[in-house]
Amino acid sequence: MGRKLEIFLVEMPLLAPFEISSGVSERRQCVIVRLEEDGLVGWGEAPADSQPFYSYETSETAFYIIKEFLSKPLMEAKDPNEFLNKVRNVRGHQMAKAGAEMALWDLEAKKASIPLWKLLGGVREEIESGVSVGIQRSVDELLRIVSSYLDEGYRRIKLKIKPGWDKDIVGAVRREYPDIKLQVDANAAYRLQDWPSLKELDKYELLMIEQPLDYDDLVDHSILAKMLKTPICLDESIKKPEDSYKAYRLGSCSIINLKPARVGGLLNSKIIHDFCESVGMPIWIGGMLETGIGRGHLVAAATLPNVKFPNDISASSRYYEEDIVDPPWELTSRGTIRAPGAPGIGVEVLEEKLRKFSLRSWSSS
Ligand code: OSB
Ligand code: MG
Repeated sequence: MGRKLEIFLVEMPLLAPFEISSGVSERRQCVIVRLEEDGLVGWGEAPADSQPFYSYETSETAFYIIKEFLSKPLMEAKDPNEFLNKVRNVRGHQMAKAGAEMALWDLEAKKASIPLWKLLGGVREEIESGVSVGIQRSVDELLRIVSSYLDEGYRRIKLKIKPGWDKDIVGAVRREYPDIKLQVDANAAYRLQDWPSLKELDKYELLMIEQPLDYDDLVDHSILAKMLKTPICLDESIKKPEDSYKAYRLGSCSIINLKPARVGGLLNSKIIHDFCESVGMPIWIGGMLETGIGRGHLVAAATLPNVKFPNDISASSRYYEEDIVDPPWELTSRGTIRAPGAPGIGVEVLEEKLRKFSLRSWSSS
């Protein structure tokens, strides 16, 4: 077949530091996967950060796992399904697997000369864009930022919360904007015994509360779900298709934030999507501050039919001064992002810029 594989450990400056309950990111690291075959190039992204604060994976572990354990299967697999079968014995490391698997999807779509979202089974030509707002230094600062995102046209605001930065800030934003779609994300910052603080959020008409309890938990979430009016959405706890099944059976959540990178790629994303659709559990697509490459895969996933809420897929300009794709991802006047008509992820990768932001690379030959 004659494939060539190249991986890049990339670091890009964020426009502003992004703080969540588990830590701050000032510069974003990830691993970019470039898979070439017969003059076509498929691109993937493993959006693990430099610090293991969201999951145990880091950009360095993703680079190592891809190089040592995923590169050979990736060179040989005819499609994403065969790739996942070949790497079944690599435990976990879902983001590393996703970065590799997504490159295969992009390549497959480009070989067929169709947009990736169509190959995936997407049903809509534009996707709803929301924005995730990090923890700020003050309530005034937060209100200023929320106001500027609303002016840009984002259709939903997600506020990051943690103990001490929750009911007051949610109340302040809700008072200023009684009618916007609003939700919160705790990134696992609470324990079940903190439920009274979470209960206070019930009065703010939130679309959902995301991952309030521990990053691996399903049982306590199922108990909390019965105590709150606000629907629970799980992020960190759903790492593979089996987790969505368990969460559904236990009643741990009624919505899933599906991040293709967190669950090992687009094939597992489809499996989770289809399962959730079959049991009537809505999903939406979350992000990990991806570059324009990973963003292309997120946009494709967000065209699937059971995506029922605005996504954490914002324009390139919300994250980076300069993105590494052309055109950059932009918001329409309707607060949406258009699913591209070009083959694969639908944007061109600016390889010069990619190399400029690259700390290290490795290639198969
Ligand atoms: O919990 O959804 C999260 C970013 C990095 C790590 C975890 C999360 C996030 C976001 C940002 O909320 C989503 C995005 O805009 O990419
Ligand atoms: Mg989250």
